[in-house]
Amino acid sequence: MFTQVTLPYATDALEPHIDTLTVETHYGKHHANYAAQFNAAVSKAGLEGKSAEEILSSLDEVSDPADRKALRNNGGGFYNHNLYFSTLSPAPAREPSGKLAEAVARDFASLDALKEEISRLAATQFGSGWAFLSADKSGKLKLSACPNQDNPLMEGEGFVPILALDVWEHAYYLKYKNLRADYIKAFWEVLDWNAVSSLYEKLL
Ligand code: MN3
Repeated sequence: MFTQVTLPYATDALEPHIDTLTVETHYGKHHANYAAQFNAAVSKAGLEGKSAEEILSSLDEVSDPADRKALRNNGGGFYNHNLYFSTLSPAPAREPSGKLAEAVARDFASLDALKEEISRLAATQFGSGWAFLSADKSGKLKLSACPNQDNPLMEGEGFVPILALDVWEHAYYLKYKNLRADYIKAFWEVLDWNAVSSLYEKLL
């Protein structure tokens, strides 16, 4: 049985960057629905006992196309939102620490350059989707964008997302309307690099 992460802050805690009604609706309705539908799909496909990571990185092994689609969309939605909500904070660390700080310095001109590239990927994702920072067991970093509820686990290259920027309209439309770029700027104000850094270290 997969359960949503417990929201580690009050629904109004991310104001003014992410508004209360958006958090209530996004976490309480959208994310909750993905979790419920994922559990139903896991049960139907007989995959109880596997982790979400195992399921999402081996969708090719699900023979029934309807089951595979339900697992991809709802499993992705469940997993991506767990990552999103658990890496936001009303009192975020503003920069990576430890091994992630070293990796960012190794691979990017600066933290701002990394943020600008993720922002660009998020802003230019056509329609609904996500931008991700991912890493593999060797510590290699990767930036990418995915449509719908897809994520890098599904690409089968060993990359696990550690930062997820939701650019579905439900993530920002109540406050920012059509101004996705303003929401992306606000996201960085509540993104907790401590949470992202510890996910990176756990992978290694
Ligand atoms: Mn969402």
